[in-house]
Amino acid sequence: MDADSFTAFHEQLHRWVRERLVPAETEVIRINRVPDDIRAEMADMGLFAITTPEEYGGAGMSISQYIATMQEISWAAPAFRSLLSINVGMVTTSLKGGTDAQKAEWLPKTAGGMVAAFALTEPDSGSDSAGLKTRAVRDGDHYVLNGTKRYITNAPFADMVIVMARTHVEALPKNAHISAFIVPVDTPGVTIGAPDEKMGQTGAQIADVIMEEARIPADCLLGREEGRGFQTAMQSLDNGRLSIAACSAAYAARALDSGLKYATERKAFGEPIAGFQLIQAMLADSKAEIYAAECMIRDACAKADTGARVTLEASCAKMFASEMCGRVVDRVVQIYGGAGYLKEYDAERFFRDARLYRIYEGTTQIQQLVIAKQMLRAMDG
Ligand code: COS
Repeated sequence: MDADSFTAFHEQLHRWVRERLVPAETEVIRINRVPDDIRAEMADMGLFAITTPEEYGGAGMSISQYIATMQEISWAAPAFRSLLSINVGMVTTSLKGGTDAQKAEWLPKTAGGMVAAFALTEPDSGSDSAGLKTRAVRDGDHYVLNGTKRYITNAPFADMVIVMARTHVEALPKNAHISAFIVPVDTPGVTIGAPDEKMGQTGAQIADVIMEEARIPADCLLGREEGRGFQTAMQSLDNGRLSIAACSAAYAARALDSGLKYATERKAFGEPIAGFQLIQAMLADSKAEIYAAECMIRDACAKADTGARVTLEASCAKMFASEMCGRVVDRVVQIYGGAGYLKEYDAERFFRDARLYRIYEGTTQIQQLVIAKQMLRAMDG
């Protein structure tokens, strides 16, 4: 998207998030989903289409623009970003690796607001992605899928799921035993489990995707090539991790804003607690850490925009920003004091919502492994 159009879009989005999304947070929590009218507004604003190439009806945003958009939306409750993020992140990145026919069929749909999910994790494989058990067996012009995917974001709202499945029983070098499939949810044999109850992020829903003798045409093999599923997943996760870094930075900023306001209103020993240096230290540390995360994200995105692989930078940014967000929301609860432990105030919700950022799209420990592996590789030359 050209720079002027993006600036205008970004300013409009900034206002919309504060005037429309933040006031709707109570309703999102009450009904445990994004209200239909807001979902329709999101589609009308083209938010599902930001990363889709222009020839398929999208805005064709650069990585920097896409991540800045995710960051802006993440000022509001995580459910809003969550509804969009799989479509514009992992699903669109995966579909771009599809055949022309697959792109022509699915990209306009996901850009228009049809929700799609991305299914890698299973009951027995989370961090160990390559150990997944879901099987895809070729049968003439079809594949037959059997297996269960777990914690699949947006599965209860999805019309299509990108499924990673084993096309070989034995593990192959570079994890080439895994292939990616486009699976319409109305395929006989596909069922979606009941939404899981979670610690936080109310309104963002996850559920199992269960496949029992689910027969899909061979045309549904992404890119019509077996063995590329793991690479597709990992490539998609590079962007996904930048997106989580951005939403961690934004949510930390939202929590800090709330903590700062509270500190100027709440009085102790006859004056606002913002006047006390120990409170100021918590505010200042939080501000500096948010700024550091924002700089990392901008730097990683600028590099990604050149077409360079940013596996290391994305993992660094995701690890730092999500851990930082955890520290900030914890300090904000501390600034609120007793009120920080009450559901009546926002601090408690920020604390619970932020916990997931250190876990999904690769735990902090997985990011450490990825970063160290890239460092060691670079040494080997
Ligand atoms: N971009 C492109 N290709 C990649 C890639 C990336 N970021 N990462 C891996 N690949 C491809 C490469 O072809 C690689 O081989 P080479 O590096 O020799 O070319 C191949 O995949 C195998 O990669 P790797 O050796 O790193 O695989 P491992 O089995 O060692 O697994 C971890 C690595 C554990 C890091 C990986 O399984 C992982 O990230 N797990 C966490 C998954 C996760 O985040 N789940 C959360 C939910 S997902 S919605």
